[in-house]
Amino acid sequence: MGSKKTPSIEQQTIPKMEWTRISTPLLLLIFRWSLVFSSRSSRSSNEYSYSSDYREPVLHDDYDDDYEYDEDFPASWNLPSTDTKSSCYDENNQPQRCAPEFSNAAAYRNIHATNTCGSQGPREFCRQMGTPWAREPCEICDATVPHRAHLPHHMTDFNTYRNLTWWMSDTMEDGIDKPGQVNLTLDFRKSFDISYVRLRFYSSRPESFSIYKRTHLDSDWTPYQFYSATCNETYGIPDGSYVTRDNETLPLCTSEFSDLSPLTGGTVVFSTLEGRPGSYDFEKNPKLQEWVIATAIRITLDKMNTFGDEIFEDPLVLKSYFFAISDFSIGARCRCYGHASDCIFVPDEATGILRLVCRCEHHTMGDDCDSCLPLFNQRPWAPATTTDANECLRESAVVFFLFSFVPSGHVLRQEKV
Ligand SMILES: [Ca+2]
Repeated sequence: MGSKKTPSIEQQTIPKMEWTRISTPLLLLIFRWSLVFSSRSSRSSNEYSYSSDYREPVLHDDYDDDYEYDEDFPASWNLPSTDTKSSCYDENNQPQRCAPEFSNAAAYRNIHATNTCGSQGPREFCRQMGTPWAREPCEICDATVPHRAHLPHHMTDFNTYRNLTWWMSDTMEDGIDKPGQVNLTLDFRKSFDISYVRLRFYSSRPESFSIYKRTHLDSDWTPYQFYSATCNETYGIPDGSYVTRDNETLPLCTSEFSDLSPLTGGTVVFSTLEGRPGSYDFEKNPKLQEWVIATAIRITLDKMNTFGDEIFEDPLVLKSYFFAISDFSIGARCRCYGHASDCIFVPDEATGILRLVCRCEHHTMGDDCDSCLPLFNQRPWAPATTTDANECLRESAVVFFLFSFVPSGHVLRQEKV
């Protein structure tokens, strides 16, 4: 009897072992397919679900019309209209509030990256195609070889359909898997009013990343927004929280843009005023006016999205996981407190390096037109508003006469006739 039972047990056991061995990759593939197809079908509803209160078609995208990743990207987000004029004086030569043009403040700017693929010599990376047999041949990144370099400035250059450029980090095989390991910093060294920050990823969008701002040259980094599939665990902020009138400058976290797919071309847009009630009365809301000011923007890429197959430590799999961004845009206005209609590059007095400053009018001065010219301090400096330019006024005739002998003809020429 015993000799008859043994084979029957083996017959039952063997098929089970085979099923277990075959099902692991099969389930992985089904998982990959389901992720790819489910996200493709929901992409249009997930990615761009902003309300349209502050959208203004100001910036034109820098891609050809047939660029496949742009098919559903909206024009732009802008700060609320406050009747800002392009000229600082009206037709009767009366001062009025003015401001530089809204623009992509990141265009052609240098970005500092704490890690770049191939900066320590040629490294291999592989493209993530979603299925193992569809994996394209691996390539080499090398920061010193132009056609193999994927450098930080490739995030802020001009892209075309046939010449898509991108920055990328080293791969997971090179140890890029720790939070805070990869920072991308754009330092304006000048205050801007930030309307939105937009990233187009060449890799899959990260599982977790965050956007920070700095408001002075040496100030701490202030969080603007967190993106994570695990908001609470990673950043300690509940997913999908919202702001109220009492905490309008609170950074939020959302899991809405942390899907694994699309595997390339996914976009994330952070609008500084989106969902903040006080933005409807932005002109009279000092807290939000301060909230949109930044002198530098930092992206911290904390965790990659994966299929979970990195646990097998297959080198080809590890080489297919990296951070990569093809476009980094910042919709913003150069901040001049309503006293300049453009910003210009001037050589720094100490270093000679070009830096951006406001071309001040209304008898103001400073990088941001944030003070009155000498001899124009009859009343305290103030920012221009829609109803009052608050131009700096010339002091009394006696004071003006005395100071006019000071050898600074520059001051007298500044006076508007
Ligand atoms: Ca690019």
